[in-house]
Amino acid sequence: MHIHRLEKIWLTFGITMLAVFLGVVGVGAFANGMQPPGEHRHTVDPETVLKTEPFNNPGLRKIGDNEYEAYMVAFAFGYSPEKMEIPAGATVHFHITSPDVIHGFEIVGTNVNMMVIPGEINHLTYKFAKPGEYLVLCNEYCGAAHEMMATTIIVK
Ligand SMILES: [Cu+2]
Repeated sequence: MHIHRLEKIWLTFGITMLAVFLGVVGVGAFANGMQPPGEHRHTVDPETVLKTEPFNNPGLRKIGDNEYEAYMVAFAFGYSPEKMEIPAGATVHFHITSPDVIHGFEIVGTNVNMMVIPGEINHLTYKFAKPGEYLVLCNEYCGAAHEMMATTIIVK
């Protein structure tokens, strides 16, 4: 079988890149200990999210010295609680879920960015070092008023 010279070059390139990518994933998984999310998997029945503790009473709870837990619900088309005031320097453990469809939870300008899936409780921790107004946006298209879906976290 005759293979054109340029095709051989492309095949070599493709197979080399496959080896490189597998190497990157392999080093990440086995040498650096990276894992896909799912180790701490928590679920809630999406039908009864709004009746289930603690999502029936969303909001901030103080759990330590300048440390808080924020239980939040993302719904079409907003977040509950709508506004939260957090002292500067506070560490906040966000726990969020959805009773209806998939939403996003992104705090603009930070590395907080979660997918909010009905029936799953997603969580992330963030330390609000600087005071200011932090815009929270839904970054998963969720329906007609998706672009209106936002809230603000006030840090002072
Ligand atoms: Cu949305």
